[in-house]
Amino acid sequence: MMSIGKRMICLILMSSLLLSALCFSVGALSFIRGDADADGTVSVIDATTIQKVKASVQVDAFDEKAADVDGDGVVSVIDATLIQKSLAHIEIPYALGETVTVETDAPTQTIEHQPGENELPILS
Ligand SMILES: [Ca+2]
Ligand SMILES: [Ca+2]
Repeated sequence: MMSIGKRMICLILMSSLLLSALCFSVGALSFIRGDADADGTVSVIDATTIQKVKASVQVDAFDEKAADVDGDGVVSVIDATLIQKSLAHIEIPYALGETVTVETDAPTQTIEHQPGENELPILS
């Protein structure tokens, strides 16, 4: 039979373990490689989106992680060119359109696509 003091220590230890597990939970961020405008598909619009961002032109949506096709940590015209090459059926060493999930210290993030002026909104 445990004494009340031992029960209290046990309860405090269990509470602190549970609290630390909650504090250090890791979020996940998913994106589609090459889907720079976050509309769910990889198309020439994604290459154009990257070019617009590099030219400081306003875009409706931009997913920086997805736009970094070669994963070098920088979004550049090279990433746009890789998308264009792949769409022209020129082999590139990256799997465009694959879903990539990375763990982050931040809570799970969702990037929502906002329809542009030339797009119809998706009704659900
Ligand atoms: Ca896209
Ligand atoms: Ca890059």
